[in-house]
Amino acid sequence: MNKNNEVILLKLGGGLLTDKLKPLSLREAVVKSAVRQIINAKKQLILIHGGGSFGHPLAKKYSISKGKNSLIPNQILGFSETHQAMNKLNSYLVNFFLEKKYPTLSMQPSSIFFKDFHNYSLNSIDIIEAALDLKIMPILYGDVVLDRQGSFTIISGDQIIIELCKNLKKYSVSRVIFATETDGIFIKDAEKNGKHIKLVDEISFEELDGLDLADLGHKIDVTGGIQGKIKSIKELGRFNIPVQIINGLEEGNILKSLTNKKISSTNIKIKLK
Ligand code: IP8
Repeated sequence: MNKNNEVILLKLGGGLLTDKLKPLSLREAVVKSAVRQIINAKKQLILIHGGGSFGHPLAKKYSISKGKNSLIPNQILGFSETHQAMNKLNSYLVNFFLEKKYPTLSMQPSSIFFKDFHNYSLNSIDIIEAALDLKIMPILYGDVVLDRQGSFTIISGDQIIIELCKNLKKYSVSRVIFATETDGIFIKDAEKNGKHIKLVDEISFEELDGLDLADLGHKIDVTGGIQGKIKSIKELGRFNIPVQIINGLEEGNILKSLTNKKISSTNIKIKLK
């Protein structure tokens, strides 16, 4: 199929939207600002958000990402609670968009993804594309997911992005943007005996292997923190789509990134065809 339409995938990290140290706490000003910037950018995009202090503490408490375990008391209930916490975070976002009269359609990943051993299936790509056709912005989020083996796990926002890149048919993904709480990937600065850290501003997918990552001391994250993020980005390499990691706490950065203005960030370059 000829992919004539372009779409940007923007992930708002859970650590950006919430205070990861306090369960179920929204950084309301940050979220509202992100919503404003997305609207002002006037770009066609699919929004994906992470779990932060809504999804992760419950997912951790009940070991949801490790699958069904009858030794964990109330784990099945914890599965539901984790999903509902994510729904709650998602509702805040959807409501803020609606307050600004901006049309969105949120899709529960637990209802549209199914896992079979290591692979996900997604049957609803037509629905996502139909929403895009109507200029309705689809919103997806890290969620619980059932599997064909009678168990379950977590699908992270990053994994959803990979699945969207794989499955979109009418739309081609022009860029993937990760809005996080830092400027990008930081490494130990070899020139300064590794005592200082520096931002990687430009890098290829291949060069992501073997980075001497700086430890920024990030808190709880059942889906893997920066190591997990780099793993997901490496998977995106096979689609040859440029990826940018930006600091969403810096006012205006999301708008600047969406409208291709230069900002302090990490840019993962594609191979020119
Ligand atoms: O924050 C995780 O999504 P992520 C979602 O994108 C849950 O890794 C339910 C913990």
